[in-house]
Amino acid sequence: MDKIEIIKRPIERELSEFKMLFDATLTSTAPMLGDVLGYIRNRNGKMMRPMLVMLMAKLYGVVNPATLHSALSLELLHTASLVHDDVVDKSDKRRGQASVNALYDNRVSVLVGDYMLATSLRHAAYTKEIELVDLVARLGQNLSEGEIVQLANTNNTDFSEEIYFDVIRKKTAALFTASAESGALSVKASAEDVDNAALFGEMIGIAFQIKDDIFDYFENEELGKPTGNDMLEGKLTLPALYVLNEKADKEKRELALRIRSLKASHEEIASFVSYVKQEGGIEHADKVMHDYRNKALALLPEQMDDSLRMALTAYVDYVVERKK
Ligand code: 2DE
Ligand code: MG
Ligand code: MG
Ligand code: MG
Repeated sequence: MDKIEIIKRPIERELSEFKMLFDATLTSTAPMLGDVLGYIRNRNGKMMRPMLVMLMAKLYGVVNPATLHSALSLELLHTASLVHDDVVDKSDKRRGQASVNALYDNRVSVLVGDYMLATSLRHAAYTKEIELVDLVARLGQNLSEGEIVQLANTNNTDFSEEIYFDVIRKKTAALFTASAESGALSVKASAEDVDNAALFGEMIGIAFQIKDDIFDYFENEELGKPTGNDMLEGKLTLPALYVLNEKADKEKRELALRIRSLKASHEEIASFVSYVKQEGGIEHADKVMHDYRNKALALLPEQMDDSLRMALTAYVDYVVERKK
């Protein structure tokens, strides 16, 4: 059976209710806003974060309205952040289609992202749980902080992995941490279980971004982004950092700094991509990603329902095995 099917099995009913509500929140009668929201709605995301919210709620209790509103709030914040991310990254593609900024312009992206952020906060409020509201607000801070640290890194001359992990923890893993944590919080799990859920989410989230960064080294039709896109944006991710620290000579390190400060040509970037692959950068990143996968699995409680165990295991494996 397909991994996604195994993941969805214990939460089928809850997810279809979620999907209905989510589509309803991405609707407006206001001119233009309605069109843009409809366009975003039709992109059909993978719903990774809502699935995690539901699974963690199920693990520690019974899915309830607070669980659903948390899932909505987080998926809305996630969607808003991608609309803004494509402005920040000057990216004209999202999931193989035109990004909102490419189809409309930056002004529209900023405003529609703001609208979704506000809608996200309303759903957090509907949980009537101040802790869940705070969690979403804190997540918004983390996402923005991660993006800023990444931006500020363009002039950095060292290749330490510390900043890389700090950035991906904030810009990506934070969403998975928040999803798992709010799922557990929404069913009033014990403090210990909530912390465990949060850590489980974080390990998955870090693996998720390492996978995303590995994708950037390969041609991928489904992903709809060109190879080396991160380097074109000045981003050196784990495969490159490893090679720079372990193998590269002075000349390669200087090239990497020029890539980071957006001074390298497309040809130089293509050659650096090949060099990183040839020196084992992908194998290293893949190994680190699997370490996080294993850490996540080790955090799962020993006692739980079979279909839930299968779903959570499939979830973790999907993150590292997915093709897009
Ligand atoms: C994706 O990284 C990270 C997205 C976080 C975006 C957060 C923003 C600030 P990538 P891909 C813009 C917060 C926004 C709010 C609160 C609305 O590697 O490869 O650029 O998918 O991802 O483009
Ligand atoms: Mg981006
Ligand atoms: Mg980005
Ligand atoms: Mg990426």
